Amino acid sequence: MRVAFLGLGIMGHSMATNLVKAGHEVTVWNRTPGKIVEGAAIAPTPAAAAQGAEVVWMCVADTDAVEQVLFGADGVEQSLTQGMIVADSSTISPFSTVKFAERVRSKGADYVDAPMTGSKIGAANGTLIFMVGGNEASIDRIGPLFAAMGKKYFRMGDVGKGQATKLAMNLQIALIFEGFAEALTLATKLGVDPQKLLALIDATMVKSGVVEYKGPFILHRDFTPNFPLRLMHKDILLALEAAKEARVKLPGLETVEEIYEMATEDGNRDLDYAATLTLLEKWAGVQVKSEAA
Ligand code: NA7
Repeated sequence: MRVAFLGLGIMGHSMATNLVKAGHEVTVWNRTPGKIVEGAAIAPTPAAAAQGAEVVWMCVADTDAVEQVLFGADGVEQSLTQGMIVADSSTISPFSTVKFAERVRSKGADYVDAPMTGSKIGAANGTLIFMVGGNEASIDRIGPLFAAMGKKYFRMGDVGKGQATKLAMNLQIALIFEGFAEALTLATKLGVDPQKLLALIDATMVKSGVVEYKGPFILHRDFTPNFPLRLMHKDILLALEAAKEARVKLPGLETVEEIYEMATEDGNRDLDYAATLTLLEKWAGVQVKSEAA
């Protein structure tokens, strides 16, 4: 398919690369010039990239970024044509998504929200899992693109439901990780070797994908960003905003949001969200390190 890929950050760069590898005809655009994807053409603006494309795929930072890419100067809107599909893999507001989709659809194109999970490694290996909102026919049409970038997609309902689901998913990741980080901090302070704690967790029902994925990074004190703290913080704020609008109380997430706020002030925004642990360590006066490491 002829695909315009907009946004070559941590996730987008690998996703566009996998589209090229799968044989699609890809044109890329990134706000800051200079980023390239081998085998893809480069366009100077979103509108130029979208020109003649069957599918425009976005993966940019946040709601404002998607709005600018779509409707700003030289935005995608200028090149929308009948039958074109705009897909968005950024994690943004479900309410704004519905508004963006209405405006795109008024020009004869269709809109699919397709945020994903799987982090940097899933994007690189083409094993992302997408949660998708939109018309079934459009989602079917872009099936080959999902297959090139990921291993599975779930249709969650109409436009906006992909984003709503993503917020519900990241809310859990943030809370599960916080529980894990607090357990590590307490256990270490009480003299338990964290590596032994990890082995125990793995053998019990406390085991989880989050713990399995993050455990080794923590034991190696590797906080380089797989999923940056600033983006998880953005998703927490989006979930709290959606909850407020829907009159839902999320007291656990509200508390965790404060931790992200403090971790940001502590200079950790560009590290992995696992760096929220360092705040707990500071308060406890302890560092989570294995005796064996
Ligand atoms: P990154 O690595 O922070 O990349 C963000 C990308 O978004 C990057 O290409 C940015 O371009 C682009 N960006 C940021 N702001 C804008 C605006 N205003 N206009 C256009 N483009 C913009 O994030 P990830 O790849 O990890 O994640 C992307 C999304 O997927 C995010 O919503 C996650 O939560 C999920 P730059 O190079 O800075 O010019």
